[in-house]
Amino acid sequence: MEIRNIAIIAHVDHGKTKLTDALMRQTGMAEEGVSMDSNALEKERGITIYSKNTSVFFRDTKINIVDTPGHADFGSEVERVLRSIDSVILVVDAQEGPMPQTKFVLKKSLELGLKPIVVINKIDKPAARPEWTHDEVLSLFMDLGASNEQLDFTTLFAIAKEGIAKFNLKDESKDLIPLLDTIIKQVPLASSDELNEKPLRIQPFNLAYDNFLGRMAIGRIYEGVVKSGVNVFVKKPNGEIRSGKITKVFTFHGLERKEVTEAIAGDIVMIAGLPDIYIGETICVDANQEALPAINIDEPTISLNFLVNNSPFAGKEGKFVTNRQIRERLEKELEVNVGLKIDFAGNDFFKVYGRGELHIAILLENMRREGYELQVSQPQVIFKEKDGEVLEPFEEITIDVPSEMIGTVIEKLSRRKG
Ligand SMILES: Nc1nc2c(ncn2[C@@H]2O[C@H](COP(=O)(O)OP(=O)(O)OP(=O)(O)O)[C@@H](O)[C@H]2O)c(=O)[nH]1
Ligand SMILES: [Mg+2]
Repeated sequence: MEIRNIAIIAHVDHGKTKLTDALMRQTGMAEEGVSMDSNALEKERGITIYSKNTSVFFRDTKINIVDTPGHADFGSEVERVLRSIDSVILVVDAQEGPMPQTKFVLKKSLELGLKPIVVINKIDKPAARPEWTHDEVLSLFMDLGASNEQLDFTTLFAIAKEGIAKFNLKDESKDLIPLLDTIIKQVPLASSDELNEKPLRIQPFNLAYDNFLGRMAIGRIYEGVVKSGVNVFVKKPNGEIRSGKITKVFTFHGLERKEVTEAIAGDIVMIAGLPDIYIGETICVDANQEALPAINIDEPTISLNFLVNNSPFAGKEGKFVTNRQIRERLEKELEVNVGLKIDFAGNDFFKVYGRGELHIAILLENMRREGYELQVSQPQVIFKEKDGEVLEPFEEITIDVPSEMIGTVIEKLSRRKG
């Protein structure tokens, strides 16, 4: 079976997950109502927090799809994913047109040499402007320095919510076959006999955790065939090396993971048995194999302290309230939460570093629901010094307002040093 790997990228809320869900339904991998946004917080907030893998089967091809989060706090997660796939579906809302995060993820994709497939979504909205959106997307490609080949992208118009995609607005279409056919035609083939012959090299781009199996790596098999039970070496990008054993191999099958005895080059797999595996390392079989190029992980931008609740309301809400319990929970979080750093050295607090307020808020909300009770300090921006200069992380903001509101908005922003 041939394998193709794609990621779905877009600004927040432009319909990535709805499109992924519809692709699963179209290919019979999921029933109506099943969604990639499977986590409780994701369902409630209607946003994707964690990038997730699914695999669908179409015309003798396995298509591995990674649905990515659109919120800027999780932007670095998208970057990691982009390193491990061969093409992207860029989803753009037909009413809003390209937005800041559209630009960010498209820029990263173009820099990596990927050739996107553009899906202009939500053409059913009464105020949709699909043709205008197409022109805006084209000029964005040009502004970002797309190559001639990248500029020659295929555009589809879609109603992800209803599982419909078409090449021309006038076309009749009842399904996503036009999109699936485009994927088969345009996404470079990831698998080949030639790659299978080579010695194994896998690079993890994501981590997962299982109560029985511990930390697991989700990665792409660049070369070779992986078998469960095989002894391997793990190489860091700087050449440092250690040995280990792969105890279990899973591939994706819709949203399910399926245990297999072996998986071939090009596929995306989940691997158990390497408790200290980390993003960007290379899993190989021969100590002399070259490590794959590093995958950068963005640095934290804010920090705050987590501490035991010693306020007058202590003990009213949570079951887990002690220093030790909070510490153990945070240590567990570090197993999978890639953008997170924690300094455990403090006497009566833990200093938690994250990618943004939403990143930390999700952790806190998850802890609260699990029965933890704790206090947190106000978030502080992390400054760093480089070449004698103090650097500060910043965000870009775009606000669409009627012109009579501009004054108020600017005033409020400047009061916050915007
Ligand atoms: N009218 C209309 N609404 C849509 C369509 N596709 C998605 N939506 C709606 O847009 C909202 C966001 O859809 P999602 O698929 O969750 O968007 P997303 O890009 O995955 O969002 P994040 O993962 O949070 O970045 C939901 O309320 C959907 O119902 C469409 O084709 N037409
Ligand atoms: Mg989503």
